[in-house]
Amino acid sequence: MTTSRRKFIKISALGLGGVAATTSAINMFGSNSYLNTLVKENVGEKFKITPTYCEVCFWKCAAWAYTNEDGEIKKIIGNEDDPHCHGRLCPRGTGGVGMYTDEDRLKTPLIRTTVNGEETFREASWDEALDLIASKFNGIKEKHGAESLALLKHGCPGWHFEHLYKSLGSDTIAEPAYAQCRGPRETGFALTFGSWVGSPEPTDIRDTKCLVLIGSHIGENMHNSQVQEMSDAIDNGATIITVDPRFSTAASKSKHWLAIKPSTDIALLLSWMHVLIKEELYDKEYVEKYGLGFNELKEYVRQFTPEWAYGITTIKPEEIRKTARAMGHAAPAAIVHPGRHVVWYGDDTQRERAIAILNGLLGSWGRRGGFYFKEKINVPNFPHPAYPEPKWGWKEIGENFPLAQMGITNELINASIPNKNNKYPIKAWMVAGTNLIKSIPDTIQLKKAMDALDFLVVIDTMPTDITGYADVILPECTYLERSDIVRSATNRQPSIAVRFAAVTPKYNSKPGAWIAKEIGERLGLSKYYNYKDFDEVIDWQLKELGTSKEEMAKIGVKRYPRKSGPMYLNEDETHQFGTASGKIEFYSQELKDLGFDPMPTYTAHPEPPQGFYRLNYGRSPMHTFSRTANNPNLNALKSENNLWVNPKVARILGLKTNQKVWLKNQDDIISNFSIKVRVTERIRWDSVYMVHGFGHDNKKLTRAYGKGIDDTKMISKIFVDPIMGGTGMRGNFVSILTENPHKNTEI
Ligand SMILES: Nc1nc2c(c(=O)[nH]1)N[C@H]1C(S)=C(S)[C@@H](COP(=O)(O)OP(=O)(O)OC[C@H]3O[C@@H](n4cnc5c(=O)[nH]c(N)nc54)[C@H](O)[C@@H]3O)O[C@H]1N2
Ligand SMILES: Nc1nc2c(c(=O)[nH]1)N[C@H]1C(S)=C(S)[C@@H](COP(=O)(O)OP(=O)(O)OC[C@H]3O[C@@H](n4cnc5c(=O)[nH]c(N)nc54)[C@H](O)[C@@H]3O)O[C@H]1N2
Ligand code: SF4
Ligand SMILES: [Mo]
Repeated sequence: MTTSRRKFIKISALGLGGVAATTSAINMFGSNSYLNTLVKENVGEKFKITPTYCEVCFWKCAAWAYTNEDGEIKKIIGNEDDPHCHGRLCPRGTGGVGMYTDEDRLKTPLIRTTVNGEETFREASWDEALDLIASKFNGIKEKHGAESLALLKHGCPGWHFEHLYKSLGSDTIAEPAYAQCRGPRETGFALTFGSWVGSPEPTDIRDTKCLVLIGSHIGENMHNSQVQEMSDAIDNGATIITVDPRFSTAASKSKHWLAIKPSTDIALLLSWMHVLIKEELYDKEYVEKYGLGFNELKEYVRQFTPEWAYGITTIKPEEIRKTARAMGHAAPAAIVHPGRHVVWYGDDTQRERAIAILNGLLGSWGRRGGFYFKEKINVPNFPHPAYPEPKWGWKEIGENFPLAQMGITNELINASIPNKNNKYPIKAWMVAGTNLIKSIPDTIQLKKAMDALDFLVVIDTMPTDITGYADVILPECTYLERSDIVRSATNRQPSIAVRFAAVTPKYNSKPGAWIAKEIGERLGLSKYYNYKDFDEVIDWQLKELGTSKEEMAKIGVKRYPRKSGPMYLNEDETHQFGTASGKIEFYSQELKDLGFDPMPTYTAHPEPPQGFYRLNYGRSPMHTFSRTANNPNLNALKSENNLWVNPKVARILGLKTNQKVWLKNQDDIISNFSIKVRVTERIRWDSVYMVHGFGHDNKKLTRAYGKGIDDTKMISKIFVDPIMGGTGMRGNFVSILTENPHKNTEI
């Protein structure tokens, strides 16, 4: 194949419409499957109820899928016993059935081909597609080593392909949930407390007296039990302090909304430390017992008065003092939330360090109403031989970022662009469950990398943007159509949840577990797949965990007693933290030794030039990233994003609500599509805001195509965190165009 082939294929595939809906949900009643244990009567209709957990986002709420006698999924409801949802799904989880019913789904394997000089996809059988992948992978492995095959993944399918990759001898693996999401907070908290925050976050929100949100927009960010706990905390009279340049839903529920100037949070955090220490509101006993470097910190933050911070953040000194006192009085039942999508300005690990240090001063780590000690149960791996040892992998590729703890997507992408000095050249990708075009900023670099690859396989459920660049597309069935890995998550109490197939896969789609095994066997890796099918693995794992498929089919979620000790610090003992010193490190020798600031420093970030506004983005409660834009149920609730514009800006530019505009960023990148304006006081005048995940390019997404603007396309400038490699994305500026810039061009 030539390199030019990896142009995005816009035209619909050959004969795509011709694939018949094959095995849709036949024989689901009356078969001897373990899935059919529960049948409930409901208004005269009989339902089969199957346990699952949601894949609409990564909170993974446990749920029940209700299937009627015609094999149609009628509804999905939350599992009462599940600590992630307590019986209630968010709007996206309820609408998850749309992932299954969406008629735009990928239906059969597709292979890139050229017809009359035009590139397109042709339908292929599974055998043909899998044989092609195996032969390409074998060829590349022989020539360049297994390490040169990269896996970019997210969500449950990732697990199956990770096993495939490790069996093959490649650890060249990364996911956007690290360098585009949580990475800096995991590094920042590990440096301070010796522990990752992890997911779900061990924030004891239900019992807190004071919750401080730094950007984190819970309520739009719909991570389920967290939203429920925040609502309980509000009912119980907790003080909510929200720091956000936008009047978010959380801000509207807060006692204090600090409308901070974007990018200046570190100054506020340092000033809060100053007040807590100066007014002796910090937890002295805790700091003395567990803190390391408090004296250095005290000396260091002496200069960061609220008056100093006011000049930077635009937050009045009195507000800074008042909010610091509120935290101090609530401590240790106070949480300065670590946030989740925290790749903002490139100094994000340091901002997260500042957040961690504040929690240390408040004595909230290991305390009721602060952070609890989480626990999970390990799901044993089905026995297989040891994986081969790769010569290099994600660690070496990310070696310039000394504290990266997972693969850095953007570094894997860079290593895929030919360069004779590259020690770790990547030649092919498998992309499973991630729409890189929307999830990775700096699309130009991404496209350069894809263009240079020898081979690109995409495994997805939908024809999202990334599929247009593939050589082979494999249609995975949706989470409702497959049995999958046993969910085990960190919570107050360990629990497991199962996902059993509620219906058989529609069209010619297959579960990721099956796809990975088929590829593995074709690559001569049968010894790593020493079972008939994935059901056998689940069966074995559940037995090891002291339960069974039969029991789990009835309960969906099983809780286990804690074994690691109490949820909170025992006041009579001295806890050893996981840091090098065993203490909470206010001063980090590790950072110092690596040449970084041992305590967080505030640095000024670029401001929008004249005529430009900072591009701010976030979540809608009805959508998850780009994955739900075409979902018939969720699209019906919200079909496009809007551009929030302050009335002052609207006046200057003469903009009205619902007017269509286009955007042009600081690098002259112009949005493909238009977006409707929403004039609102809820956004500062120096920024504009939109929900991420819209503006789809692929015409095959009939509902989502061309609706709204893709924020990622506008994020061409990234600010890479030198400590862990995250891509700061909030330093991009846009100007607003009122005339269609594409008037004379077709896109
Ligand atoms: N500009 C910008 N970029 C961002 C963010 C942002 O807010 N703005 N957010 C960042 C964050 S926090 C994160 S975590 C990442 C998320 O990044 P991604 O996980 O890449 O997000 P999605 O865009 O939802 O892409 C998911 C893809 O998986 C497919 N999919 C869904 N279910 C299945 C399944 O069961 N099997 C398979 N094989 N595929 C499936 C969907 O169709 C879709 O193509 O993005 C990051 N990137
Ligand atoms: N409905 C829904 N919920 C989701 C998801 C989803 O796709 N849909 N995705 C999930 C995932 S993977 C993640 S990572 C989380 C992300 O959710 P969060 O971690 O809550 O996201 P953030 O990007 O940190 O926060 C966005 C907020 O930051 C504000 N902000 C922007 N710039 C600044 C600044 O300089 N300072 C301050 N203080 N605030 C600023 C924005 O105005 C916005 O309100 O959401 C999760 N929950
Ligand atoms: S929070 Fe909502 S979308 Fe996410 S797993 Fe739970 S129900 Fe599904
Ligand atoms: Mo994320």
